[in-house]
Amino acid sequence: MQLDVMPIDIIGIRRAWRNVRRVIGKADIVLEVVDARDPLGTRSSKLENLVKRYNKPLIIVINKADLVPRDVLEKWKYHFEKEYPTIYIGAKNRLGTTFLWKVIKKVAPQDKRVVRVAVTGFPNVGKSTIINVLKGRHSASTSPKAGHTKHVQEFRAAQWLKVIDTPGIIPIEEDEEALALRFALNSEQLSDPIGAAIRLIRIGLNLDPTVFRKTYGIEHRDPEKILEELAKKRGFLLKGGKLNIEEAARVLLRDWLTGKLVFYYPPPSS
Ligand SMILES: Nc1nc2c(ncn2[C@@H]2O[C@H](COP(=O)(O)OP(=O)(O)OP(=O)(O)O)[C@@H](O)[C@H]2O)c(=O)[nH]1
Ligand SMILES: [Mg+2]
Repeated sequence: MQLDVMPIDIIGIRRAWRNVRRVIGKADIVLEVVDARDPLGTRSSKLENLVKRYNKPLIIVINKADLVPRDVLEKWKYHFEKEYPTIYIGAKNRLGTTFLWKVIKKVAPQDKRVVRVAVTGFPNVGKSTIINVLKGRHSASTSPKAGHTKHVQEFRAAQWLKVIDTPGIIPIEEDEEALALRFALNSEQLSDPIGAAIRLIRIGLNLDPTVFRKTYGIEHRDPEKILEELAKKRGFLLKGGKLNIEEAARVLLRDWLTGKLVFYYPPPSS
């Protein structure tokens, strides 16, 4: 099974950071897109420090609002607004996207004829989808797989607005399990998908004890049993009839990445 593992591309990650740094340098506003299910986990302090160093205004965009209840989104907005202008949207279904225009207009420097907005953040948070919302049609390529956008691309969204799509940035120091849990790596990139899935199941059970019943009709509370049951239900078998637990782990991780398996982190209480 080790043969089809695609290791983390460190050179690609470094290149992405270089590109993002360059884009921030020439942007008038930076959007930091985070995932509503785990806003702190998909937030990047390195990115925010870079933006501060360049002295550019930053807007936090909490995306995938359709996956999280509204009161939770409001609390996250309140939390982030202590530091940055913040909005929550569901780019895929165009929920709340008029706020995006409003906040960009509000933050935009008044003396610029054309405003350049850099759309940055972790892989898979919906940067390219947001570009398409602003552009008004499908122009930037999007994908359910993390790490899809490889190059910087600039689009004109309005007479006065240019938007720049960027590759997702990954903190190099994080281990692959932590990155998979934060939607930044695909299950086929993991050397130990079962380990990652077990960690994910523990977090899921902790945040929503009913989530595996609701999603897969599985009643167990033991992570290994949950994987076994999923393999059984889907008929994932190895040669000789043994259950293919690794396949079940990959499916679970993929469902988490694509929002078929949904639970979310609660906002800080104050
Ligand atoms: N549920 C939900 N899914 C979304 C939303 N916005 C984007 N997605 C999905 O998330 C996946 C990733 O979206 P992209 O726009 O390609 O994400 P990205 O940030 O450009 O990703 P990279 O290019 O890999 O860094 C796609 O399958 C989108 O359809 C949203 O508001 N809600
Ligand atoms: Mg993209």
